[in-house]
Amino acid sequence: MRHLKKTDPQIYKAILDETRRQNDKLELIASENFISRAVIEAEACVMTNKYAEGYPGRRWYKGCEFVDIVEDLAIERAKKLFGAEHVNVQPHSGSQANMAVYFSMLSMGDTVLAMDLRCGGHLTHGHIHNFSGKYFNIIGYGVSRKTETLDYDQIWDLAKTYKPKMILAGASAYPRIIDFKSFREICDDTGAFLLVDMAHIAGLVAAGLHPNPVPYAEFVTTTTHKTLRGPRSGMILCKKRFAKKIDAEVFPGIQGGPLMHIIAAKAVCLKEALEPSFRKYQHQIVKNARALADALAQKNYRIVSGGTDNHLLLVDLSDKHITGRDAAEVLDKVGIIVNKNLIPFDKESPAVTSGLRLGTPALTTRGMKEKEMAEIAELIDTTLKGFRDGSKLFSVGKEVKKLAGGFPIYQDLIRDFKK
Ligand code: DSN
Repeated sequence: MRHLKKTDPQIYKAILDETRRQNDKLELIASENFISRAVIEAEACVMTNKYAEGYPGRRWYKGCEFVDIVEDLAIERAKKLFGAEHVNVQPHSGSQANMAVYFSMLSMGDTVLAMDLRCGGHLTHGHIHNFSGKYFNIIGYGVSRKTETLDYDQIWDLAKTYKPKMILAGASAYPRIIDFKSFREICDDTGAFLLVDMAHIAGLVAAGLHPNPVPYAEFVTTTTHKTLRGPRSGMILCKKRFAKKIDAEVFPGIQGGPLMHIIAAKAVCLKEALEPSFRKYQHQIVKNARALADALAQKNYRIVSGGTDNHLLLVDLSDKHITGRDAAEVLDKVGIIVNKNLIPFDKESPAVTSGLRLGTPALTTRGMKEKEMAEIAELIDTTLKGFRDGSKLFSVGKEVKKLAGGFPIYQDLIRDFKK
């Protein structure tokens, strides 16, 4: 980073501090991860200089022979990993992947049935200030009050009543397996097409630890930076018959030039995901999430739906005299980074919430296992119980740093920075 240090010391310092922060703290945000050095090298490469509007072999710009190799490899690897008929690797993000599907298949005002944000859906599944909620008629489905899991009968009834053109499955805060086969049946019965947003669980799907939506859905979208552990970006997988429509909607429909350096990094992450070690990693993510849920449950925290099948868990704090917002705030102070999160049927507002969302992908990348999850549960519990006790928080902060220090990350980067 010697060039950056010389040119822009302020940005250099902020990047160094962020690298140290990632190393020193315990990252439990369910949608974050630590990418490999190979992925970092690819995304920081000169392919950012290249305009490549169009698709491999049919670009609007000359000089695309090498970026074509990269995009073709990314597509082939994604097809192989998920068994998809067609893949578009150009969406800059998960939101843009979702937007391309909405805009290619729906007209303004069409009805969409999607998971209610208050039960774990995403902004692009119908938030009133998002394009999805502004331009489409979104009907929300939720979870059962009793089990806090998806209520497929309710979804079926809503589909029969509202006759949506599209049903959207997928979530940002749902700890259980999603039954894509049931969604397919509901779609077939009511004449809707199915979009699955598998952003959170893509790594688990790739490893065969969560059912694959690709055989069931016309469209599957994902980000590439969560459990998949790639660069911050998006991707669309679809049936061959929709290939032309989707490609035309991504470019020129909603995007211009693709980010070829990011596509290179996506190709690298997809290669890594095809390795046997990736399956082992994903398996450990799930084991760690279960261990964390169990350890917190033993300390009398209610885990939404009674546990987890995937990489995340939701903790209900409504009987703990602390809101999700305040809990996340005090945990941040000791170096445990989490999201406040609504729990199903939450009485608090989305800004306050009664819950926390905890995820294990990032800490599992660092090599942490069940033993460390039990230690983290202890640290969380001590922090939340002693949130007004400065000296207690200080000693938890020291423990956090010690635990993180045992599983170092990006050390060579930090050393390089200091040279
Ligand atoms: N905003 C992401 C999350 O944190 O779940 C979803 O895209």
